[in-house]
Amino acid sequence: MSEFLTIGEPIALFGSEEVDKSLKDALHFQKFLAGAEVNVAVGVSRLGHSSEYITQVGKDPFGEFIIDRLHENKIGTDYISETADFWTAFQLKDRVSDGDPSIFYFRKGSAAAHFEKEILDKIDFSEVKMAHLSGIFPAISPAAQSAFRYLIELLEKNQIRTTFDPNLRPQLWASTEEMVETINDLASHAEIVLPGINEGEILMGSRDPEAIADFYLNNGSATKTVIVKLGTEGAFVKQKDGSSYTVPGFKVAEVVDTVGAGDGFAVGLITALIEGKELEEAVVRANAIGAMAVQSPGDNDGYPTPEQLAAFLQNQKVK
Ligand code: KDG
Repeated sequence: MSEFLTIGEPIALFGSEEVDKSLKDALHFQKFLAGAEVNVAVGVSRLGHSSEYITQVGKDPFGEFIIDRLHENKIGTDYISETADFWTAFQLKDRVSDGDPSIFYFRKGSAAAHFEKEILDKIDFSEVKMAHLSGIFPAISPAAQSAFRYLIELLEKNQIRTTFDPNLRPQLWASTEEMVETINDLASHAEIVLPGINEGEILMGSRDPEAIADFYLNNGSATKTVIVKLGTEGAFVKQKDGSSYTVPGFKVAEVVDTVGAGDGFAVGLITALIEGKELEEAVVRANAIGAMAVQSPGDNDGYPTPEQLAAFLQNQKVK
């Protein structure tokens, strides 16, 4: 069994190779494995930790592509079901010279949206040290949300440390009210909550990192730590005992694509905590992998091996 597990919807991503061309006009795309939670599994595995990914894919070329990429990345597939009744999701992403790219999903009614929670009863938690949850999977369908809540129960029962990234995707929810209420409820079950500063504004009406952290520390029975992601500025950390500090971010020479940076942040945090590092050092690694992620076109192809991470951190010290 693995040290790390996560649940999510994997997506075949077609990233445009043509800078500043609309999705309608772009003709050349490269295919990648994507999906916020699978990105985290890829990063955790690349840093040498065993990981397991829970989902359902369709019996179709995208499903096969995803399973192949998971095997290639040494990610466990024991809790992945396959269905012939629904398709695997895919998405298009444009390439922009500035800012965030636009994304178009083909995922409604996907195989993952029809996930059946019974498979969760098979999970062996004996060696699991951390689990990562995000607000995307519970948004894709009532079945996925019900499975997600059942997984939370199992994680609580097995006393597994859990990180939660709100990962707001308004287009997947019926209304903003439903999204905010559900995400804040789900966040209250996690030991570590990882909102982005822009998400704070939507979820609790403030861009003040301290106010965002206080909201989740007071809201959550299980929440002991809140880490507010500040983009290039780094991250603000606050803990239940009232201590707080900011960990500055790293400068990036060239931003190729911002998608995947938040998942990279989770990779750094989770792997460092699995390795028994102190929280502050874990957040430094989180910022580093977030910065490395934006320098390549796919969501997760910029995530480092242990050697690449060490070289990046060493290089930053020298500067
Ligand atoms: O965080 C990266 C994700 O946004 C991307 O991989 C696709 O899971 C995805 C989503 O729903 O946006």
